[in-house]
Amino acid sequence: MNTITVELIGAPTDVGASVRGAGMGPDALRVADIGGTLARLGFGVLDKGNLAGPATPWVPPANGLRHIDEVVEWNRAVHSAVEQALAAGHLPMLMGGDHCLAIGSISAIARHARQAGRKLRVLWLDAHSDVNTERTSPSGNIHGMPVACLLGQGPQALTGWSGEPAALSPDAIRFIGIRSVDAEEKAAIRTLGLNVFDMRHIDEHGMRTTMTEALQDVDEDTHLHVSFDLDCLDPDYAPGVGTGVRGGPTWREMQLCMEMIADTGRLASLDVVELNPALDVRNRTAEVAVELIESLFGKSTLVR
Ligand code: 6HN
Ligand code: MN
Ligand code: MN
Ligand code: MN
Repeated sequence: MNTITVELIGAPTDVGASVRGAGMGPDALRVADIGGTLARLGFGVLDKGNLAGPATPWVPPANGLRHIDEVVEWNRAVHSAVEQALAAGHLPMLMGGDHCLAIGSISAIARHARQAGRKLRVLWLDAHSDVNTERTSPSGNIHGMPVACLLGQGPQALTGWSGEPAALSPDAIRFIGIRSVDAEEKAAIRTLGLNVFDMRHIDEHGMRTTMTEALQDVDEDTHLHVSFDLDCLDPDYAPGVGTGVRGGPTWREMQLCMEMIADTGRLASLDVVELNPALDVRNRTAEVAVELIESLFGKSTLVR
């Protein structure tokens, strides 16, 4: 019997995004029965409700950054909630909200893994590489910058949260499903030597080989974190996102991705971000997200 308690942490904000609506993500996941689904798999489920934070001002970027003060405030709330969940021995599931919130969650996770002497691996499931900085971003939207911040390259207010200059080293991250990378992000990916399994790679080798490669050095001592941006999926399957990009993995390919992560048995924390119910079709994207999370938590391994 499973004794893991999944702690649901809602962060209802679109503060780092370009399109309004991601703030409704946590409740759409609840309506799609994220809690009941995990409970039926045998997990303890503790829904901590929604964090509070500032409204999104919707003002233009200043010094290359949009809404920096509000982004910092939301990330502080996320950081401390994730820290507390980990300290309680729970498996935190951050329900965004947009992807800027991964700065707060993954910086808390990095400190926790370091203190436990465990190797951290982050799987970044996304159409985008999110490695812009305030100097390279075409938009100023901070949801395009969390990877840079976690690598210690972003604005000072959003770096160093793990207690180290960088929460992550470049070799701790594996990107899956990438297909929209800005010109200067490409340069950063090369300079940093990031491990990118882009759509070309998935097309040529298939999801099975891709995930075998991406999970290669996950071992018993690994804390495995999944940062799941729903725009990773093809928009035909997941229309409810603010920055959808054609040509992503299908529902079936994404299921295999999740099943292979589940097979490692090392999943220890999760972000589910960028769900935008205002753009969705009858909550379909939230339902797809819950189906995929069900696989990520071992739905198919339980019946094998
Ligand atoms: N996301 N690369 C674009 C930008 O504005 O920096 C898009 C970022 C999208 C971010 O979906 O999490
Ligand atoms: Mn407990
Ligand atoms: Mn993203
Ligand atoms: Mn994205």
